[in-house]
Amino acid sequence: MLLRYSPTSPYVRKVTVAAEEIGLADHLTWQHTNPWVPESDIGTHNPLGKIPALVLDSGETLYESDLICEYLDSLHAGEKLFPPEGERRWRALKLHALADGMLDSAVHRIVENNKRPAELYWADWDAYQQRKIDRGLDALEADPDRLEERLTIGQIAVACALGFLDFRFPSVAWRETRPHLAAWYDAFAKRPSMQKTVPQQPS
Ligand SMILES: N[C@@H](CCC(=O)N[C@@H](CS)C(=O)NCC(=O)O)C(=O)O
Repeated sequence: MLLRYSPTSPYVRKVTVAAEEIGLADHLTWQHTNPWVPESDIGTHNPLGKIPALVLDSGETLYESDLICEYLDSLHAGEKLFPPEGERRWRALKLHALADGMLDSAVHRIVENNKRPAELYWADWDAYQQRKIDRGLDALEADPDRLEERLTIGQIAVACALGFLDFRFPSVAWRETRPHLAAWYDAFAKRPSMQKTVPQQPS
């Protein structure tokens, strides 16, 4: 299976951490892809023009990180990252949805701050996105028990979202008012899957 990836994408990191956790990372081959350049051919594998995209050995392509993670999870017989049924499933998917939404807002902020021409910067939109991130962080801080459950895709997604905030927005001091979340993340970030996938600034 070929993963079209970038080492700084938090959505790719989520897929990679999931693959590490379920023991499938060695089944992936990698193609570095910058989806933002007009000449990128990512559209041949994902009409939406985004990474991650997973090209299966059959030639079929899967895109959207949640779908890719669930597909990988279907390939192993161990404890599932996507609980198959019951309350645990909905809790995990809700956590995943919250973390992905926070990531989407963080990516909007990056577009606003780094990609849009400076004279078109829209401060209200930027602040609007940060408020979504802040509310997400507050929701996670208010419900630390959710994060203590057995490993699911929800926790992986939350950890990748927090890691992305640290990577791209170090001035957002989210730990200051969220000690439970900070303690949980600091412990989770020690997992080998997280250590192996720490994003690096491109040289
Ligand atoms: N919902 C998508 C988001 C993926 C995404 O936005 N990836 C970014 C890189 S971090 C991208 O490819 N952006 C290019 C674009 O939006 O055209 C997922 O979960 O896979």
